[in-house]
Amino acid sequence: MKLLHTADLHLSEQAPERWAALHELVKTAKREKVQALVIAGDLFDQNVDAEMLRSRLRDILGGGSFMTVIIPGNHDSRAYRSGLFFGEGVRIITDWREPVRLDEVDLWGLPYEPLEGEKLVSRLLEISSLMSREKYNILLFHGELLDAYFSSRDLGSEGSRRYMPVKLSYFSSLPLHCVLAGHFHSCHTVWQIPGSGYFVYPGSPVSVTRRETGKRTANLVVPGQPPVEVMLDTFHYEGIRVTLDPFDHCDPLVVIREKIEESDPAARVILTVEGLYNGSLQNLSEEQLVTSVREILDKRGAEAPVFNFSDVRHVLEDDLFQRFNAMLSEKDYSPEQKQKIKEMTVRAFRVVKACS
Ligand SMILES: [Mn+2]
Repeated sequence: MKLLHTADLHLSEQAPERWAALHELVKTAKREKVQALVIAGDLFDQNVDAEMLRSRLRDILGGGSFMTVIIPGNHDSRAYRSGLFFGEGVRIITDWREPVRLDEVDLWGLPYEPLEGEKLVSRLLEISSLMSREKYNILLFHGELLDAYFSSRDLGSEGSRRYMPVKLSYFSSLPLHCVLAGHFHSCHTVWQIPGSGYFVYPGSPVSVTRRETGKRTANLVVPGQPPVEVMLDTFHYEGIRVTLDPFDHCDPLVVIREKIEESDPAARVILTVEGLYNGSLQNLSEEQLVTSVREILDKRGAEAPVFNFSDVRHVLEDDLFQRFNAMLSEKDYSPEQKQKIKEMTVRAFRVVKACS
């Protein structure tokens, strides 16, 4: 028995890369020969998307070699009215009392609703009383784990409201193999629930916002074993940071180009160039550097870069600075200390020169 777990696809008509991610998930589910694909909320970006996109979804999910089990999230909590057909083998859990039973596994779901605190705890206790101790119980959940350090950066674009907040301790008395969660977009993350099983966020399978950087993932579940991360070949953002070193003799453009070429071709690059450089070495002005980097990025297709660098040739070629540097090189400091002193000195010279 194997399950593939994802969440937060946020399907919408305007985002083809999210549909490509769904195809990639289906491909992964087939390759891994799973019995079910679990989608723990926010399959659709908005309730209305389910209405417009349902038939398209049926073609992708229906009639496959595995079942698809979905719970509503905060973005699509009203998308699954009874009577709607999402495809053969697609099951929506809209009632927490009714699990989807798969051999030795019972899949329970907590459809998203604005519950918290005591009410949420007593709901979990009610579910617990329905669970069989002879089965592997798996609970689908969409919301925030308060034990995790979240900033709103980790959640896509949710603002500062709280969404079904839980603590790991809420699940301690439940006979669980795991909680398969959604809502936290950043990356695959696993916690051990004290006295029970695992709590897992799979990470969004495709970047929904620019804050979701790095290769995207899903989660593979085998009852009785710890959850495992699966890498996906899907659209994502990749943050590249280049810090220029004024004492390095490499051509800044070569350094930047190499970093960009090393990145995943499926990724959309968000480049930040910072630090200081010696423009006289390659006779490269700040303006030329900006223009040339933009050309490289335009060819590849990338987000707007962040430029935070300066040419400090006027300091590096100053006689006094060079004499100071020669003295420093003869001193008995470690290379790290020398580097630090040089950086501070460049800074001091920049200030003095700007004021004189
Ligand atoms: Mn959500």
